[in-house]
Amino acid sequence: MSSTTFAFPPELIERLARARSVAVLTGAGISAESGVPTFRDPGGLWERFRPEELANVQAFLRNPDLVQRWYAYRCKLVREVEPNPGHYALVELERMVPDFTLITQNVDNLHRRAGSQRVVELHGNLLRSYCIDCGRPAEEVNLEAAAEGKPARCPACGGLIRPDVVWFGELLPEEALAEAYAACERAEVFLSVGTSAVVYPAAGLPLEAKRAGAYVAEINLQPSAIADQVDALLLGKAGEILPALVEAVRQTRNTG
Ligand code: BJW
Repeated sequence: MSSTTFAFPPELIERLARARSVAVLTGAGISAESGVPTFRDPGGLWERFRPEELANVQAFLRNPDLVQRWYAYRCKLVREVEPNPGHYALVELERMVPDFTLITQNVDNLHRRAGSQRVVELHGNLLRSYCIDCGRPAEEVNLEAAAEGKPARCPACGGLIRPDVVWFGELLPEEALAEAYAACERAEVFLSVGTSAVVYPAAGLPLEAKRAGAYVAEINLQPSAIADQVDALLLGKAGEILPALVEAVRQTRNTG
């Protein structure tokens, strides 16, 4: 779809075209067009699997083999899909802006696979796992081999292996969170893409950026929980809007 199909607010394009610092927050919606289910949409992960049974440490300790197999299934899924035009548009935008930070809640690794350089992973990465006892990375452990009642264990110490993701009630990686807040402070423009903005502290970042003076735009299929507080709301698919937006910015930079 070409940039002429979307009526972008001129202020957004102008600000992006001259911005020296831009931050972007992404959520599951940006990977939906790659075939990765979101969490809270119809047909999303939480419709079929309850977060309280799978996405917290108590659930893991109660039923480690079940949780391991669920993450092994998702790991396989994300390895089999490809980044989409939304991911690639953000790679292009990073090349245009001197200070660009891509903050993601996603654990699917698709931004890195697309070629984004400065990626801040707030909720970890599905493709990594570690031993809950000795902390050793456990990439070589085959979680898919976990059978009922026989969870995968650390080859070094016998501890349970967990995915390197952030579950409810757990702290986000300190360095990643600090980098995200610092990017919010610096950003002249902040884009919030494909997130329902209900999970904190990530959901608070667009408003942190706004408080610090950024122009905040949301790109989402439907208005998020913070949509009434942003400067521009662009409703539609990230894989269509982002490439058109980046093209519009490129044209303005070339002519301006
Ligand atoms: C499209 C599209 C297309 C679809 N194009 N768009 C303050 C207030 C209240 C509660 C708290 C608070 N601070 C902390 C809490 C507690 C809790 C929390 O936020 N709870 C709320 C749910 C009430 N937060 C935490 O526990 C966090 N830890 C923490 O804060 O530690 C300190 C602390 C602890 C306890 C108390 C107080 C402080 C940790 C949060 C960890 C989140 N983990 C998960 C799972 C990761 C592992 C895994 O993948 O299994 O992260 S939950 C899940 O939600 C996942 C996601 O990253 C996260 C956000 O979801 P996201 O990305 O927004 O997806 P969806 O599905 O919700 O939305 C998709 C959107 O895309 C939709 O809007 C669609 O319309 C759109 N869309 N297709 C564009 N093509």
